[in-house]
Amino acid sequence: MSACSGGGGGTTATPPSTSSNSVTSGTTSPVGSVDSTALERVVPEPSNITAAAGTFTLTGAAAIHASPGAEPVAADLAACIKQQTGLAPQSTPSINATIQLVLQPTGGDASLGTEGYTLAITPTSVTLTAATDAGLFHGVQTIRQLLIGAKLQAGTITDRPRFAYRGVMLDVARHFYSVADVKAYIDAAALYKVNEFHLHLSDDQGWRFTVPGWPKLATVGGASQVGGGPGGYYTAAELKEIVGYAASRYLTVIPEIDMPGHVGAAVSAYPTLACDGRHHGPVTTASPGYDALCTTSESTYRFVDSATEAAADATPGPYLHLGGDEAQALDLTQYDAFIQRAQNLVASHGRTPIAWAEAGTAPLLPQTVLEYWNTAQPQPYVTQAADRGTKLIMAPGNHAYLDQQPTPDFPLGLHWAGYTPVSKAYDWDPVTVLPGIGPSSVLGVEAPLWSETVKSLKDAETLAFPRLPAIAEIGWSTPNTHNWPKFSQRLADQGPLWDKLGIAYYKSPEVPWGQG
Ligand code: TNX
Repeated sequence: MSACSGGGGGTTATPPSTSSNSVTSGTTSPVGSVDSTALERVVPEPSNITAAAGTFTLTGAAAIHASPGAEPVAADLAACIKQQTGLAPQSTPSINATIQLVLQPTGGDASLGTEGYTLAITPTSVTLTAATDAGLFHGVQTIRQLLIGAKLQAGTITDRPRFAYRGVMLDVARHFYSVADVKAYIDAAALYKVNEFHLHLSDDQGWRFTVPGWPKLATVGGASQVGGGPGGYYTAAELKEIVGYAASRYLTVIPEIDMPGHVGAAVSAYPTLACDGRHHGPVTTASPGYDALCTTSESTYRFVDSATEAAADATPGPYLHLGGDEAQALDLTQYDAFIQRAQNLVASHGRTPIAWAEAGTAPLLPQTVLEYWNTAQPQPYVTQAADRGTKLIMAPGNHAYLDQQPTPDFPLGLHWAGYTPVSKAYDWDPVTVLPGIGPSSVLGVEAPLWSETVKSLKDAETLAFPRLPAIAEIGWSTPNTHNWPKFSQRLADQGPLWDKLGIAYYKSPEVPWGQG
């Protein structure tokens, strides 16, 4: 059973009435004309677009052939087409089908890498080719965005990402979100070819997953959130369900356990984790409680070992985020010593550690990745770590933080990094945003959504759209495609799709909605 990603709250389309000469009846592009603008609506902007004459029109007779291994993505495409057009293409063993999904692990276009694809549309056929199912899935997202009614402009798109790491982060600690809401957020991100889902699972206000041997982390530490609501936590089965769902949308879950600061919820469950047994948590206000783990106590490291092991067991991906931000209650010696031991414990569970950039003060393992966020304070140790070979994920607060208000009167969000209108979310380059960093240091980009002010999925989507697609484009597209007027038009073209899918979004006055 396949569901189309991005369709959480969507409405079901009714099939268009198709006339016998429907191929020639396109209102946007009659046969013979080349309407390149109809192909220039995809976000993120593809690497290469060549428009051709004519239009492919889906009819009730459309059928999809999947080459061996491409069946799951083909089923997803069929579900997406049904959702958007009301037409239900059948799968067919015939290699003469009008829609072909071709998985070509070898012998294809090697320049497309592990996530690229080629999409060839003629008036009579649609052929999507990739070396991996992830590439095919990304191509399906392109088809979804190109569909105007039941029509696709003819042409060829070849496409591949600029960066390997294209992430979004959801903070489920400040406010808790149901599994269904998390899945809907994953769906919305997948539409923009995001491939990493960073889940901020613990903070002062809540601990959100179960850890064997430490039951009160979830039952006590999970029973709170900003504003004093009931909070909640994911059982091991629920976390597995999120991980599996993300994988079906080609996103890898990166669990984060934030330590040694931002631990109010954990310390409220097990006060001995603090040196003096005193703590502020679980905090129900938005501000951090400045609790810290006792860095000189062996029981702290037994806790870190158990928690990181549980997170690693739940998530098969290569990374595990150990937090490391804003540990104000510790001095640098205590902090650095903790980071060293914590990263070793993460590595001992077979995962590559990621930490917020502050961890750059500590001696890092060669594989530890830093996530750059704090644009408000100079952090020379970040560039120094990069000089020593540390890879960076770029999430600059003043461009990529989806929780920053777009305008002063926006009802949701914070503004410590400044107001972030859509144009500013789009206006940066990961390899130049931090002076002194070479391109080879940059693993990719991330758009975090902190949830102090974010009470519901609708709130989350309203902050994330249309800025999440902007960050996704920064991560996927090459800098030579960078063009705000064109990008804002392409964003406007996404509006009807979001309306159809039930994705809430901010109708920013910077975007020419409804003029496309
Ligand atoms: C800073 S970014 C934090 C978070 C807050 C966020 C609000 C980071 C690593 N720490 O704890 O939620 O600002 O924008």
